[in-house]
Amino acid sequence: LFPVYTRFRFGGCDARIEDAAVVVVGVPYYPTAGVRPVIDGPALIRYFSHEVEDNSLLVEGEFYSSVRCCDIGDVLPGSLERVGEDLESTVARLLAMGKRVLILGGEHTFTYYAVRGARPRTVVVLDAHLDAREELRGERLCYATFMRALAMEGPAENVVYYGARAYSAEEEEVLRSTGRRVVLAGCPGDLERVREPVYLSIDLDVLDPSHMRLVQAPEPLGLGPSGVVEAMKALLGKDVVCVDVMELSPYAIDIPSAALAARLAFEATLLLARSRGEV
Ligand SMILES: [Mn+2]
Repeated sequence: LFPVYTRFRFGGCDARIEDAAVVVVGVPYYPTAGVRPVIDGPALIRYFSHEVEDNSLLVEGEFYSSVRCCDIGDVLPGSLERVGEDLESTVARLLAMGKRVLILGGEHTFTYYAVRGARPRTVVVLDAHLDAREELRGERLCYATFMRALAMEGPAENVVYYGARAYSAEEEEVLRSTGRRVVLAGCPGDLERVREPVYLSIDLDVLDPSHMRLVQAPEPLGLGPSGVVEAMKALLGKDVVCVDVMELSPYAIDIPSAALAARLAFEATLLLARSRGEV
């Protein structure tokens, strides 16, 4: 049905796809990354997902186990374009089925394709960076440039960054010159006003490196884990159709970072389920 394969599943995701509110899909690839992980990010998140306690930090009294969730596995391997197009069509088809989608990455570049598949009104990006460079080492479409391409081509009218702290004036200017509404949010309250439907992209490097070490581009002075949960809370109850948790790049095994990534991925299932009236 979908171009995917499965090794092991995100914890507790045992609903059949027909019954699921939230569908999990992995893109465990790093085609333009400078570092080569020893194990892929989605595999590590799934491994640690079985250790996460059942309560939510996002929604009091709600439990992950009450969310009907189905993990369909990983998009099949291939080139950036091939994997990207498979992800784009998978996201579009799942949303057409009325599902909400959680994507586990993998490098952030795949967000470019997932947003094209989701066609939201607003993309909210939790990221230390703007990812809006013109090119990086000759690559026009890579983890450092894809937001420029998205802003140029659409589909989202609004791009809201939260936690950005490492970028050039040129990147900011280019984003603003696209005619889209680009906001560098300063507090979670800025996220409460975003237009729906919403695509939420979490680049794990939005977190401070003291909490999140397994990323390609760690950047000091970042958010703490509760800062990310606060941002998710600001979006709770909105029509959040797709969330991605990207850039877990395990070039070493760091247990606290992997456990935090798994916890945030679970909180994302509640954010998605709430938008569908599930919990
Ligand atoms: Mn980043």
